[in-house]
Amino acid sequence: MTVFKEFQSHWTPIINNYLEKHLASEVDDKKIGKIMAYSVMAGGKRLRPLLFLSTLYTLGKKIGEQEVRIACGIELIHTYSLIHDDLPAMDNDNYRRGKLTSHKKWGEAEAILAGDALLPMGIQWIAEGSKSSQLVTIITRAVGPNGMVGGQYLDIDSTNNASVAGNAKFINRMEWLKTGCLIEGSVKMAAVYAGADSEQKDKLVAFAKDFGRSYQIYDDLVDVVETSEEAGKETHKDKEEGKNNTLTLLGIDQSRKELTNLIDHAKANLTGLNGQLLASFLDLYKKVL
Ligand code: GRG
Repeated sequence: MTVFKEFQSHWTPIINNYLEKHLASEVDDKKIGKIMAYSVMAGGKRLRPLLFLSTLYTLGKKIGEQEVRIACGIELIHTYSLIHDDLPAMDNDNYRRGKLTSHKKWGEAEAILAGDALLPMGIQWIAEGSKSSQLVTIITRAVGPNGMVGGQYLDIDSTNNASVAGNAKFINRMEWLKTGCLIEGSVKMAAVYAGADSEQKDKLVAFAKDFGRSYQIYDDLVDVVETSEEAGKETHKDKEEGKNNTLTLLGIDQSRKELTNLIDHAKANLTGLNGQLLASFLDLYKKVL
């Protein structure tokens, strides 16, 4: 078992139990609480909370209930973004995490409101811990117009825009904002929370930047590698849908090379830290390489 797998199998049930116990019970209206909990408890790898907790571990910070609450706050925010991304006005998806999407299950207005409610609740959970104002600044920057929402806007705005298809700089920036910023924010929050010195913080943030960048490439590769293997030829659902991403830009083989380069770079950033656990997160990618 890799270090990541061990950490994941210990902490994922703790994260899930915390969410199960606290999410719906902290919402007065039981119906909206149920709708919010439906998407949060639908599964999910809990990658961002695990990254937050792993970074604390790397820095030797003890993990207790307050730290788990902050980690779960990040997951609430991530789930809000997934619910809204699936809406008819955006990706119009029927399934997420192996279940019906929120709007398919509960209705569109309900899904919008469940997402709207998860965002501030996530921020609240983060704000209730120590170093509150610094953590809230990091998370709100990471998911705002200069972060995740900005990236989502660029994505929507560039769909079916052929002139963007070959623009690597644009695609890089869009993917970084959409996916990378929240991943980087999760690590940055932990570095600040644990009181990392500036050298440790720089290394961790550099690692998180490579990890955040590589995660989007991995996520797109997972889909395309599986469907292409089944079809016996390179098949891009994203391209057919007019989307632009690293994979539609570079193709499978070059994207794999890009991912391999990012992995090496990400690992190199951890030199001098107790970085074995964080480095082992990159083992996730073996599936597509
Ligand atoms: C709608 C404001 C707004 C933002 C949407 C996150 C996002 C921005 C869109 C989701 C679509 C998507 C696939 C984005 C890339 C980020 C990503 C890889 C999300 C999936 O994260 P995982 O793999 O999913 O961690 P689980 O379900 O395991 O949590």
